[in-house]
Amino acid sequence: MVPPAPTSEVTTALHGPVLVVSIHNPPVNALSAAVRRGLADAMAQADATPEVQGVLIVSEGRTFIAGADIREFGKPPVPPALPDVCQRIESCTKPVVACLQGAALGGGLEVALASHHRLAFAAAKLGLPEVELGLMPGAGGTQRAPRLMGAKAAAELMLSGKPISAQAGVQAGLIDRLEEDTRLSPLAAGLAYTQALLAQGAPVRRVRDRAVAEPAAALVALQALADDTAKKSRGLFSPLKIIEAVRAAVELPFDEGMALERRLFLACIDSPQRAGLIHAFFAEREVAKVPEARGAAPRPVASLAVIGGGTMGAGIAAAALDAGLPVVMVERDDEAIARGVANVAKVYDGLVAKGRLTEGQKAATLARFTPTTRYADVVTVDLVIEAVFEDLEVKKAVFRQLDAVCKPGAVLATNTSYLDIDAIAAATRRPQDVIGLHFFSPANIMKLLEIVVPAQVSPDVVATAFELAKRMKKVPVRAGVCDGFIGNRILAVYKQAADYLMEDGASPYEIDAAVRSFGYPMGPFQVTDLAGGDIGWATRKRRAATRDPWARYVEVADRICERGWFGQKTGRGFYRYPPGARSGQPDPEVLAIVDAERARKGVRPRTFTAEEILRRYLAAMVNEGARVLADGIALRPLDIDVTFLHGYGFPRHRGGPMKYADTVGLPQILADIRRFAEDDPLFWQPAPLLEQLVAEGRNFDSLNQPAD
Ligand code: 3H9
Repeated sequence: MVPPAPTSEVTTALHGPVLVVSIHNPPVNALSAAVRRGLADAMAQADATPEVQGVLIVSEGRTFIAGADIREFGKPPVPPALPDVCQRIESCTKPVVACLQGAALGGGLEVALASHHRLAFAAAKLGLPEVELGLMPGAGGTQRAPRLMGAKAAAELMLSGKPISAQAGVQAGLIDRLEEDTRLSPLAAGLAYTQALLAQGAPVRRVRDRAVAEPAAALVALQALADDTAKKSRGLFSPLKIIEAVRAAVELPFDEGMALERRLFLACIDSPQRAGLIHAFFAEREVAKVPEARGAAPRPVASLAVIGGGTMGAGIAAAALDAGLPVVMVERDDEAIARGVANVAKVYDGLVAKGRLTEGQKAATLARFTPTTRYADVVTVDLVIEAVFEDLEVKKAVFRQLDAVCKPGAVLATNTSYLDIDAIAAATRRPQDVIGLHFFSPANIMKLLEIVVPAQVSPDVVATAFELAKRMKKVPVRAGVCDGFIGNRILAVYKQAADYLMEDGASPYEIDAAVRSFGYPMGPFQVTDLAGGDIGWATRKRRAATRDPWARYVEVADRICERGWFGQKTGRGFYRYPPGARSGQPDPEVLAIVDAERARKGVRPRTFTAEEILRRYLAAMVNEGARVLADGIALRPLDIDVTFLHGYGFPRHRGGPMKYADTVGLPQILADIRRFAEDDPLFWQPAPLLEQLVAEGRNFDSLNQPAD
C-alpha cells in the first residue's frame, strides 16, 4: 500500500512497479521548500516500499523544473537543502529516471543529474544559468556535470549560463535518450522508458561513482578558462568560483568536491552581486504589470508602418520585420525613401556579413518590407510608429496626416525621445489612440522600449504596446510624459554632474575611467563620442534660447564640436581615434580646451578621486530618479532600474541605480548630496522623496509594490 502524497506540490502514485513522482508547482515548478520535502519523502517511500522497482520523476506543465525557487534566496534557509535532496535521489536504492520536458534549468537539471537515467523530449532546453543570478550551481551541478560531459564543456555551460538543446545534451553525455514523439505526455514517455529499463535489468547508476575524463587535459583547459574569465568577467564574483568548483570535481573525491561547492555557493549567495542580479531578474518581469493596461485586451496588430527612414526608423522597421510583421516605410520623397531602403538593407547586410543570417533569410524578411512615399499606403495598417525629425511642429504635422488617412482603431505611436506626447496627441481627433514608443538606437538590437502613456490614451492601446514589445523581444518600461521621460531625463542630470566634475578639475578620461571601474562598459564622454557629438550639440543649440541664463553651463563639448570633432565618426571628439579604431586615446588638445574653459570662468581646478567622481555621478542619478518617481513619471523604483540596465549600460550586477542606492543606504546618498550642496546649492538640491524616505527609515524597495 502506497502512503498518501507527502505534499500537494509533489504527488506519488504506483504504476505497476514504478513509483511515479509528479511535481506540480506552477508556473515553472521551481524547487520550493515543499517540492524539496516532497522529493526527499518520495525517495524514502520508494526505498521503503517493496513493490517499487523503479522511480520516475516527472513534472506537470510546460517546464520540467526551472531551478531553485529564486524568491527564497536571501531569506533564512528552510530544510531540506537542495544538495541534500539531490544526494537523497542519487542514493535511492531503486533506479530513478527523470523525464525532462520544456526547461530543465539550474537545480532542475541538477535533480536530473542526481537521477540514475535521463530521458528528454527533443524540444527540452537544458542549462545551468545560475551565473546570470550571481550564483553557481549549488546542488551538485559543478561535480556531476563534469563527470558526465567533461570538465571543460561543463565549465563552459555554467559560465555561459545559456541553455543547450536536448540533442546537444545527448551528444554531451548529459541525456541518455531523446523522446521525439511530441504526442506523448511526460508521464507516458517516462513510464515507457522506465519500464523498458526495468525489463533490461538496468542498474542504479550514480554519477558520483564516475571520474572526470582526461583529468590532466581538463586541468589545463580549466586554467585557460580561468585566465580568460578573469580578463572578461569585469569584477563578477561567481564565474571564477564556478571554475574553482569544477577543478575540485577533477581533483577531489566527490564528497569533498560537494563540500567545496557548498562553501563557494554560500559565498555567492552572500554577495551583493547576487542581490543585484536577482533584483534585475524579477524587476524585468514586473515592469510589464502596469495599471494603465489592466484588464484591457490588446488590439490585434498584423501590420505596421514606420514614418521616417533615418537610422531610427530603419532600426524600428528591422525590429518589426524580425518580429515577423509586414512593414510599410513612408518617406517624403524618392530620395529620402531610397535612403530609408538603404538603411534597412544595411542592417540585414551586416547580419549576413556576420553569418547570423543567410541571403535567403534576408530576402524572405525583406519581402515583407514595402517602401513608399504615399501616406495613402498606410490606410490598412494596424499600428504606425512615427520616427521623423525631433521637432514638435514636424511631428504634429505627421500626426495630422496620419489622423486623416489611418483606419479607425489604428494605434498611432511616436518615437520621440523628449517631446510632449500630449501635445502630439492633441494634434489628432483621436488622442485615445496615440502613445509613445521610445526605442533606443540601434532599435533592432537594444532591448529597452519606453512605453510613454499620455493622459488620454486608452487602456487597450497601452496593452497593445506591451504586447508589441513582447513580440519584438523588448523589455518594456512604462513612463509618463515629461521632457526626456525616465531615461533621458535622468541622464541629462547626471551628465550635467559629469560636466561639472570636468570643469571643476577631473579630466574626461578620469571620469570615464571611474565610471568604467563601477562596471559600465563605457564612460559618459566615450558614449558621447560613440553617439556623435553633433547630436547633443544640435539639441543644445535648439534649447539655448530657453536656457536659464543664470544656470551653470559647461561649454567644453560645444568648443569641441565647433572644431568639427564629433567623435568616432570624425576621428576626434573627447578622444582621438586612429583610423579604423573604435577605442580612442586621450587627447592633450582636449585637455587644453578644458583648461582654457576653466581659466575663462575663473575655476581653480581641484583633484577628485575615482570614488568621489562616482559618488557625485551616482548621487545625481539617484536624486533625479527620486524626482522622477515623485512626479509619477516612473511607477516604481524598479522601472528606473530596468530602464538603466537595458538602455544606459548600468552594470547589471548592481541591479540598477535605485537598487544600488538601497545597497549603499539612502542616508549616505542624502548626506553626500548635502555635502556637495555646500559648493553648489542650486544643482545639489535633495529630492523631497529622498529626504522623506530617509526620515521614515525606508528604502526605495519599499516603493516596489505590485502595481495593483
Ligand atoms: C538555482 O537553481 C540554484 C541551484 O543550482 C542551487 C540551489 C541550492 N524561482 O520568465 P517567466 C517566475 S538558481 C521562482 O515570465 P517564461 C517568474 O518570476 C535558479 N520564480 O516565464 C514569473 O513570475 P510572475 C536557476 C520563478 O515562460 C513566472 O515564474 N534557474 C523562477 O518566459 C514565469 O516566468 C533559473 O535561473 C524561479 N526559478 O520563462 C531559471 N523562474 O508570473 C529562471 C521563473 O509572477 N527562469 N519564475 O512574473 C527562467 O529562465 C524562465 O522563467 C523560464 C520560463 C525559462 C523557466
